[in-house]
Amino acid sequence: MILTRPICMDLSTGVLSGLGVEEVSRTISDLAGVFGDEQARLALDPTIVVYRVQSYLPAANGTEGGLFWGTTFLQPGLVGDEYFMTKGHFHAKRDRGEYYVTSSGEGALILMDEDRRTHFEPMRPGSVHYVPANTAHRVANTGASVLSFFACWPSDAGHDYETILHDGFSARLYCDNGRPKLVGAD
Ligand code: PAN
Ligand code: ZN
Repeated sequence: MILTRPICMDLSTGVLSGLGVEEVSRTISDLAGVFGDEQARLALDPTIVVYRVQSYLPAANGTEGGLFWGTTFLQPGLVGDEYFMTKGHFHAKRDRGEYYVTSSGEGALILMDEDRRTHFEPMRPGSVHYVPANTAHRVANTGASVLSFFACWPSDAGHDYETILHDGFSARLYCDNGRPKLVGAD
């Protein structure tokens, strides 16, 4: 028996609506240890919302073979010279991949493999990004407006934030004379 109902998505903004849509937000105070310049982060208003995630999780977390759907809305801004970005994670089940599709704004998908090789893919409306298995991923907003993107990931992927909080990515994306520059990559 099918127990789920369709939800709605505004294709231009990424906004999800309908029964079962959940939302979390991440403020400057939630992002301790994420940015390179901790003093610059502490100097900002801790209540500033850096990003919100709407998600639709029609299967129980951990279900093998199910899929989750979500939209992330990432504000423009800087912490020091580093773009506002998501925390970033590996999937707890390392062999699980994901799709990202940009709906609005400009950004960068930063990817790091398990050998700590980091690169980024520019994001613009309509760009479709495959996040391979065994790859940490985070998104930075490199534009002047909200960056929104859809994601689809396996319901048994899980999120390992600890590894990134502890070891970081091997490179950071800075705003260098108004342009994104990945610093620290091989
Ligand atoms: C995305 C992310 C979302 C927020 O839905 O969870 O963009 O980023 P963080 O989870 O790193 O805070 C995804 O990759 N799900 O697996
Ligand atoms: Zn993910």
